[in-house]
Amino acid sequence: MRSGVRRREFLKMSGAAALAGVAASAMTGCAFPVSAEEWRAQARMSQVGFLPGSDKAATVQWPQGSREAARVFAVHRMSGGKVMEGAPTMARADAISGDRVQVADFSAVREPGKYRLEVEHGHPVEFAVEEDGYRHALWSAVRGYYGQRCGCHVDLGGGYAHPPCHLHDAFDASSGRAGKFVNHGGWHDAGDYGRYVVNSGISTGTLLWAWELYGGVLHSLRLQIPESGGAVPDFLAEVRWNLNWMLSMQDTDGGVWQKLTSREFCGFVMPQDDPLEIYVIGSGEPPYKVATATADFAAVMAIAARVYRAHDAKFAERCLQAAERAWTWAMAHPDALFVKNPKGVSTGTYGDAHDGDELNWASAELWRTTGEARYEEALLKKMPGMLKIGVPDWGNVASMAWWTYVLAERGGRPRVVEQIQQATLATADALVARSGENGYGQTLAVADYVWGSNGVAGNQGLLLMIADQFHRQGKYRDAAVANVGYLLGRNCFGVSWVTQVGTNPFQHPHHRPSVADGIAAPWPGLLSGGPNRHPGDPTAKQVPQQAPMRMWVDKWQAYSMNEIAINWNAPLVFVLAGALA
Ligand code: 9MR
Ligand code: 9MR
Ligand code: ZN
Repeated sequence: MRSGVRRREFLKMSGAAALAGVAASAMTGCAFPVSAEEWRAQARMSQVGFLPGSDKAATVQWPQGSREAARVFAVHRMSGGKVMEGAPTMARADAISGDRVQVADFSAVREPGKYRLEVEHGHPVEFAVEEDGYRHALWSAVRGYYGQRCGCHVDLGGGYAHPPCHLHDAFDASSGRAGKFVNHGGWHDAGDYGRYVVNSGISTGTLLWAWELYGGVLHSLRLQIPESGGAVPDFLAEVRWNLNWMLSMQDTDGGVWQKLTSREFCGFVMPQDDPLEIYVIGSGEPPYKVATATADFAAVMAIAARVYRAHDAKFAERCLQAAERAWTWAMAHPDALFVKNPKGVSTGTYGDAHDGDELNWASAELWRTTGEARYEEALLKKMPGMLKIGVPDWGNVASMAWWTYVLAERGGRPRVVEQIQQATLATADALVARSGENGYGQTLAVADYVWGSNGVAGNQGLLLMIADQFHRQGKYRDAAVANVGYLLGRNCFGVSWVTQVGTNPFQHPHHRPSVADGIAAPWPGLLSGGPNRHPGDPTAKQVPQQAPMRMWVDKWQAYSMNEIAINWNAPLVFVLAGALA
């Protein structure tokens, strides 16, 4: 068997490499003996395989201190037979990971099937090329939202279940109201049980955008949720669950409160065992509701009005009216900000001193839905002379406003459309260039390694997918898909950052149900926040200062590195759906 011979050759060579390694470490005075096994390279790649037509690459990662390099790699069919041989790129130091890396590109392998990559001096890795390759990951990531549902019985199967939770709610004084509040569910934000309108806004908006662009892929998802089999497609039924909660957060005057949480975070208990009272929390001073939350709400409800029209017309109409009232309120209260928590409250802030981007997003989505001139005027009045397009996140939705203006079926003003497209392509080109420079083929710069860096990788992927809408060139889509590959295994840890997805998924999210349920494996389909250098988290602080990609640890206590959140899953869903479309 030819491949068997190759394997033995590789092993012999890595034995020699190991000796060289011991010699090298003796010379540098750093006395760690390395076994032949440890001294071999790892090939890091997507653990959910590849689509036939997309780029395929692995990063050959050498152990710290190694001077080795592989001269050749080969791809074999699992059923036997070499399908290609190639030379990896020159070994070099990768600043983002601190690793000595090479890249093995096997994009030429296009035929669906099961394969094995063998890199000289490296551990062999198996992978698949499949038309439907990312479907399970997509299914899992969407179903992750069902697992986050609050206020109802949840059962994902496999023991991942809980009875209705958080049923006793009231108005906090900071909301300007008093008395009981009726809980309408929603999704738990993250590893905590809070529900925050700002973060719900970008998450739900991103999911609905995925539907508008890639509905063909999402329509057929069978999610095994309580609504399955009903009149509305599963994906839209899941999103409607959160929209209904968002609707409940709107006051009679049109304004929307910031959040629905306990006053402080509860312990690591199951949601039904959370002993704390839940409160509607506002800014603590008139008008109590918040412009960022209200404008995000308006944007999302305007999208919902478009999306649900064909499936649930009554609901769509309700969303549109809610959006219009929210827009009117937000435009009238641009100074109603939520920058820090009111006294006595210490749950997540999602504080934001700038609401111009949220107001623009609301205007743009309402214009796209209704075609009314007042919305377009409000938006274009705010258009800067030099438009820069950035990567969206919960605190900055400016790009969403501009993109929806271009994506609108009714057609915007040609000069404005052109300018937005050019600015988007400029940002996308810079990201593509970076993915070519980074050792693991992803688009993150040093400065992108913030709390939720995996969400940044996802949203950079989203930006690239939007660029692909504007200018269909393989490179934008390939770079977006490469970011998903980074999240699903092609990283310095060789870990899939989505629970229960891939061959080596991470195990210990900062996620209360995963810790409290007594089941070893975490709840499925959830994306870790990922590497960053947040100073405040005691567990994260124990990770020694290293290259940005290495600043992560799989410990549930490390909330700044390993929490999960609905706004990080959303761009993952978006890019996976886009990749499959
Ligand atoms: O669990 C909380 C998490 O969702 C938040 O992101 C984080 C920061 O706001 O705070 C929580 O984490 C706390 C943890 O549960 C217990 N130790 C203190 C942490 C910070 O307040
Ligand atoms: O995602 C948020 C991140 O951008 C902030 O830096 C961080 C600290 O304010 O908070 C993150 O959001 C958390 C929220 O406040 C509470 N629920 C968990 C969220 C994810 O960690
Ligand atoms: Zn709950």
